[in-house]
Amino acid sequence: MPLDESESAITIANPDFGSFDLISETLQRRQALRTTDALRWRNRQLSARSLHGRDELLTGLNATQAWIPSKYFYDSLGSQLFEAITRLPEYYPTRTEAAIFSRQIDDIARVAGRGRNLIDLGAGNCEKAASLFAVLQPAQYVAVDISAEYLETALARLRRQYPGIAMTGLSVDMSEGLALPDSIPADGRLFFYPGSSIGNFTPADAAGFLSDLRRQCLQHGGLLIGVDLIKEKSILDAAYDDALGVTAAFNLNALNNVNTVLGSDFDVRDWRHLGFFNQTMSRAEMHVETRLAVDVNWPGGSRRFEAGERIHTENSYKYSVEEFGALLRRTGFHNVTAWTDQRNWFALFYASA
Ligand code: AVJ
Repeated sequence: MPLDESESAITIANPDFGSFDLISETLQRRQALRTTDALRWRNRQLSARSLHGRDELLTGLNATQAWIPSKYFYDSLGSQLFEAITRLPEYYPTRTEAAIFSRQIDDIARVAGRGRNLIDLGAGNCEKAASLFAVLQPAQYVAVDISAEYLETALARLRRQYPGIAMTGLSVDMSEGLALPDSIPADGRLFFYPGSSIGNFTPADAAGFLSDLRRQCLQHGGLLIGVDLIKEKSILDAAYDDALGVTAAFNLNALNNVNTVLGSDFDVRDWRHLGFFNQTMSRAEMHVETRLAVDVNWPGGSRRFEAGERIHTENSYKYSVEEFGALLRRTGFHNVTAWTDQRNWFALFYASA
């Protein structure tokens, strides 16, 4: 029983709940697709981003401790490399989260409610959300992702598969906050933020983002969110530095993407991948480290990196169930429910807005 005011206001759902039966029922609602709205929105977002993006990139590259925003992983190739990461034996989050879903799906649907407007944050290939359509029976599906190209391909396929669900694609850089267009009903919003992407925000920024989400829910709003949990360092180290080197390619590809966006001349062969768990900060970190002294040039500027110098490319914060539940309550959510896997490696939270 969720208890809003108490310190332990998290319901840990029964892990022995019955398994998932795939229901192939026809989804009832038929609505016209509203693509024009989505496209107009996308264009506005893209132009706003390219201005802000370049300034942010230059600030990061010129900083004493250089950094590149994590969103630069996700060009079209980067999105595909991330998808490959999710199939690696070392990268447990995706399949652990999927296992929680398949085991708890009926309970999740009961708690989260059916027939809502499902807003998928960081939709990627839209597969996770689509696997919930039969059970959650969304009235509308709104897929939000930074990679427009990737999103459109995924949505085109889904629209053919589920003609009964109104679908909208939005290309939005969520690291700059999320504002939804008016065409998306403010009532009955079910925000879906799986995969522990919330980990890319610092805890302070995560609090800001969650408060934003909560403010964007009017009646019957809620949030279904996946969170990676603190665990043994060796497991996290391997998850961010896999034997095949797919994570290394994903990380180094950010330099290629920066070259495209900025017109810079990073040579990925000069750099190596670093990925490890920083226990003090409770976060996995990724960096690229130069093997030799290099000069990197771009229109209007350049920088020298000494041998062994690093560029910080990602933080992926890990939480305990208690910490994250407290964060949700602090940002105005209530009735917090958490489901975890048997090893306690990953948690899925539902909270009412
Ligand atoms: C997509 C942000 C959840 O932090 O685990 C995977 C990205 N980075 N391997 C994560 C990522 C390295 C991933 N998130």
